[in-house]
Amino acid sequence: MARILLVFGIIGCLWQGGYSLKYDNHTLLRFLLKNDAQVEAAHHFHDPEGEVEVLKVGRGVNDTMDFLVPPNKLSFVNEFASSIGLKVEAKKKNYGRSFEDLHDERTPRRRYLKSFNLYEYHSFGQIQEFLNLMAARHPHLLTLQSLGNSYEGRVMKLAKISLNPRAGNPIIFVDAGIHSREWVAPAYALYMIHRLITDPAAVQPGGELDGVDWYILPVANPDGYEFTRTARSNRLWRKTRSKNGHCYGVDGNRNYGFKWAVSGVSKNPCDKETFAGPKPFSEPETRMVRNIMMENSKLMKLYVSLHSYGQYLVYPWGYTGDILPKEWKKLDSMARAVSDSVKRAGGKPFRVLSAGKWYPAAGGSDDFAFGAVGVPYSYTMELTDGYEFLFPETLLREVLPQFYEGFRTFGTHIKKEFGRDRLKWKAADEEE
Ligand code: 0X9
Ligand code: ZN
Repeated sequence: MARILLVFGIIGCLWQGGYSLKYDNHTLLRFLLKNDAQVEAAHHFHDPEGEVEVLKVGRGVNDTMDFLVPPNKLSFVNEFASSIGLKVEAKKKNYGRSFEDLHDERTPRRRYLKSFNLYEYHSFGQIQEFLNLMAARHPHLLTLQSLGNSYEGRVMKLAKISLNPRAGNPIIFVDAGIHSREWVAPAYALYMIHRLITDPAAVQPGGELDGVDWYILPVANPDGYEFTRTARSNRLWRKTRSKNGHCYGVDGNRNYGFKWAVSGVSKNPCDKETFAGPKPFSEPETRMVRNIMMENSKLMKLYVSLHSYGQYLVYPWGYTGDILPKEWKKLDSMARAVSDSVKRAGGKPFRVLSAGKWYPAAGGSDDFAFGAVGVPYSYTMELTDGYEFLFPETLLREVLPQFYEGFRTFGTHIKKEFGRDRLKWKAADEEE
């Protein structure tokens, strides 16, 4: 019997084109939130079997909420929506197959690094090779610090970019890709590393590197990242790859030790999305990010965690929507300035608000940096709007330079408030 089932299984797979994908037959359903009551009610959506994945939580009126729904749950979700008078859009049917529309992004295109196209997605190995090459070519600007090994043994390296590491400049720390399926985040981090060290304007007086040091960790969850590239069925994997009982992975952005697990987490290791881990900092990957923050706590003035999607720029607190830090106006206004710069460069503006007012979720790196380490400016940046997690490579050329304009504004603000020349800036401001 088992043999017959196996044969039928193989035939089934071949019939579908050689393999089956995990999200085959899934539909991406989008709720269009029209009033506060719907926003509130939509937040309470719950699938008891845990088969429906919430891809994006709706922030408020006129925002959307995205669900990935298997065929057996379509009527359940539609009925829920109509019970609260919600309009539903079926964005993509057969979601699994849509991974292939964007050409085969998971397969490395070349064996050796002849040239590295910043507007393509790359394997972790290629990324490491690229970083090594850049460090060898630009040793006066870029140094790589090995941080340690990921759960599966991948060496994680921090890119430190500085004109003068001994000057005691304020540090901007950016990490990307703690959620492995959010590929656009590492892609932007690499673009930023490359641009900071090759754009002649960056080293000029008043440029991005004048008076500020940039620390960038482009792939904060390398095991998960490789899993989304190589396991055909798991392009949408979000967590790390540690083993917890018979299930895999912890949500790195629920694993930080500040107000750990007080809201928006799952305690179930088999939960595909938001398992907070068996204890705070159970993951080597989050411990490495924590160490970077702690070791540089005096000089670190800005932390940005890059994610996707939705074009949000959110600040603490993330663990609650009930209170804001007393400094929230400063956090808010820097974020709005960044968003304006991206908009001026032709990009979409960001929705700016506290993370907890969007939806409360504890154990995030942004809250830890702000609340435990004392980094005065801390954000989570959700890059891109449209295409959900499958942002096409063909659009990277357009959006990455737009995001960079936002980061130039971050740099200018940090320099003004914390740089050695801040008195000069202050005098100039007062003269205006
Ligand atoms: O839920 C998250 O971890 C982030 N969104 S994502 O869609 N990329 O998963 C938002 C995190 C915001 N910060 C906190 N809640 N602390
Ligand atoms: Zn994320």
